[in-house]
Amino acid sequence: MPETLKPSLREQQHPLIRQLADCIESTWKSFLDLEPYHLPAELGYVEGRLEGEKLTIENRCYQSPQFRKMHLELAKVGANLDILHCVMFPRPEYALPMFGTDLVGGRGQISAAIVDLSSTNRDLTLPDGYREGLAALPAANFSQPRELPEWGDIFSEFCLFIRPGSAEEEAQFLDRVKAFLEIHCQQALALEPVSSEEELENILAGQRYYCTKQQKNDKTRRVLEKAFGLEWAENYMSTVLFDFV
Ligand code: BLA
Repeated sequence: MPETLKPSLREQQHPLIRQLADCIESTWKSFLDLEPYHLPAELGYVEGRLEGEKLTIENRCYQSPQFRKMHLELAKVGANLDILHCVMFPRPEYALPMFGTDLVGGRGQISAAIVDLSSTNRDLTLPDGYREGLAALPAANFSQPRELPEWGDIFSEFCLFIRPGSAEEEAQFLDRVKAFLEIHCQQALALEPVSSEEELENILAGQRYYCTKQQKNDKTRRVLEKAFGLEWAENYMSTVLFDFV
């Protein structure tokens, strides 16, 4: 389908999802030199059925000199479930953490809002510039923190995982994601690429570890399996959501 004729999910989503999608794209555009990134054609815009309800997935993907894939995905299941998923995959020459955010909500309420800059170092520590930038942000203050699942050892000490309790908390979450993204783009632009085989291999190993853990998220997998089947879900999780080389 031509880009201009595609129905946009964004207008139909929970306002926080809409705002976050706009915020991510405008921050990317203001800092980074974006080129399109092409997903396999049949996976850019997808429709399936989950227990009689329509599941629609809409992907936007870019790349830049520092990032091999910047993936922003919106998904909607009937009137009940709205999802935003975003991951920035650094190129293997850049020893950068993984930026990830996920918003899940339905019937007017966001139940899960998570954002992190997750280390890809062997010891899972973030580079100094990140720790300094993140530690200097205003203290996060949310009334309903949520507990990370057992596969969540990839997330940093700065990971924010909450259920927003009010419009103020939604706005505070949005501000914080924007701050994480700005720190990430600034750090990425200032970083020199590496080139030794050993350094490249370490960076790739870190990304592989991150993706392997994210693929253990049964909540994501179950939604996709119910709508599209087991095999499709496995393929989508390992080639679109959390692919690695
Ligand atoms: C949780 N993810 C969830 C939930 C659903 C999805 C239904 C449960 C919501 C809740 O407990 O309130 C579903 N998320 C999806 C689907 C897609 C998606 C279908 O992205 C894509 C099509 N997930 C990510 C990224 C992070 C992430 C990048 O995709 C973090 C950076 C985290 N999602 C994440 C975590 C949970 C979650 C930690 C909670 C898992 C749990 O409690 O077991």
